[in-house]
Amino acid sequence: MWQGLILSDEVNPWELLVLAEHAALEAARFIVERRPADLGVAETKSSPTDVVTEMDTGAEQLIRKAVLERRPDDGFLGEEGGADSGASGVRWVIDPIDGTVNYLYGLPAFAVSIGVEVGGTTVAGVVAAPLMGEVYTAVRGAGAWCNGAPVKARPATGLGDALVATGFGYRAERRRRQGEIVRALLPRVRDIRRGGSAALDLCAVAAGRLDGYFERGTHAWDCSAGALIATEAGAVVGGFHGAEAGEPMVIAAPRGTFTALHDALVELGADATDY
Ligand code: LIP
Repeated sequence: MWQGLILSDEVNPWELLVLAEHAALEAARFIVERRPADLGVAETKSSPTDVVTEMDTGAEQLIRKAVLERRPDDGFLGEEGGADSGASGVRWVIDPIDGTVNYLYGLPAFAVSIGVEVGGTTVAGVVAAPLMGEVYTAVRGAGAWCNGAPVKARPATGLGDALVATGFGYRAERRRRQGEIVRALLPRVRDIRRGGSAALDLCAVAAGRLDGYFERGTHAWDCSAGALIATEAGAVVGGFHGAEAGEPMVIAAPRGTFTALHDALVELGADATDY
């Protein structure tokens, strides 16, 4: 099942998933039940609109603590806490609140996202969306689930019939270019959705609620778990010109739709590197 992946005895992806789900549910409870009524912006990052709340940092600390209590030698890459290498070869890729702006504004489309890597390969992932009542999980080679029920991506479709989601960065210049690409793409697809959380957009592809998703500028923590969930649900997740999904571009869609969306985005210059 784990093609080419040497897993030492104490690294069992199912056990990693159980711990990831436990930590994600604890963090999800915290960000809902302990959300201050007057929640505000604690600080900003890459731009004035790239915000962090005290709940983002609190939730990440909670997740790290839950993991370290059981696996003290593991490493981390977290949106708020940064990277710690660890000694076990296992790394936890954490977005404590994906969709922070939605969370700040009281919109329900936010989630706790945790991907677990062994030797650099994501082998387990969880995306917990407390206000949507949904917990997506996946184990590499074993499938993907929502609230324990298997999920499957939609069959491929032509671009004209595709419901596609995307997202926009925090820098004005990038947003201007992304807006131009969406304006040109709009007449060529069924419609566009902007949910505000890459993790939930990838899970929506996995659950057959979208035909595709694409975005420039996401980070590993936004997509680590969602990419595995979409892949295990039968979607292709990748970048431009055969590259892996990453900051330059994430595209997720069933195979046929992936190719059509990829080629349309290239035609529209979305693979340019100057934005
Ligand atoms: C969000 C991403 C989303 C993107 C937003 C933001 P965050 O992550 O999930 O896809 O469009 O601009 O980056 O900042 O809420 O963790």
